[in-house]
Amino acid sequence: MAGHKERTFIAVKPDGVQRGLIGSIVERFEQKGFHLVGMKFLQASEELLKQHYSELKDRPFYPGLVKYMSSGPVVAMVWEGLNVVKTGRVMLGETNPADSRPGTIRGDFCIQVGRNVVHGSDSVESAKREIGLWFKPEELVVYSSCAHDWLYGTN
Ligand code: DAT
Ligand code: MG
Repeated sequence: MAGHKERTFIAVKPDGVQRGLIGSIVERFEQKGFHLVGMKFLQASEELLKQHYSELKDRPFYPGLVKYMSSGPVVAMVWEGLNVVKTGRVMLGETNPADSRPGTIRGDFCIQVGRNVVHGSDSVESAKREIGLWFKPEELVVYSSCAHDWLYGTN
């Protein structure tokens, strides 16, 4: 049962918002059967984005990445479900859209690595860190889904 409670941090990046892809990206996670526990639309501060991408601070693209991510609003989300971190990454596709298969979000909706429309945590540990950075505990909603037993075969 505990595995069903795994959580990941997913964000629609500023290009995804501007290009009208919020609904399409949310729809993929909803249709898969994952459980939405947090969602907000915000203009992220440079400070938050620097912390979010702190592991990449020595990479040459880091300043441009922070600038791009702060260039407009984003949709920050927390999704829950069995293996949601790993499956979420599969649903996103590769970091570079050119390497992403059709059927993945990046494979279907974008072209350039520097404008790859969506973020997803790369491990359970990163997910915990990112969720803590972007959400206050009270912004995460605990509720039961009527689809849960049908998704997991526990009925
Ligand atoms: P991911 O977002 O797939 O987890 P990452 O954590 O390695 O990839 O990098 C974070 C973001 O930085 C990525 O979504 C897009 C940008 N990025 C990564 N590599 C890049 C590169 N070589 N040139 C420009 N932007 C890059
Ligand atoms: Mg990453």
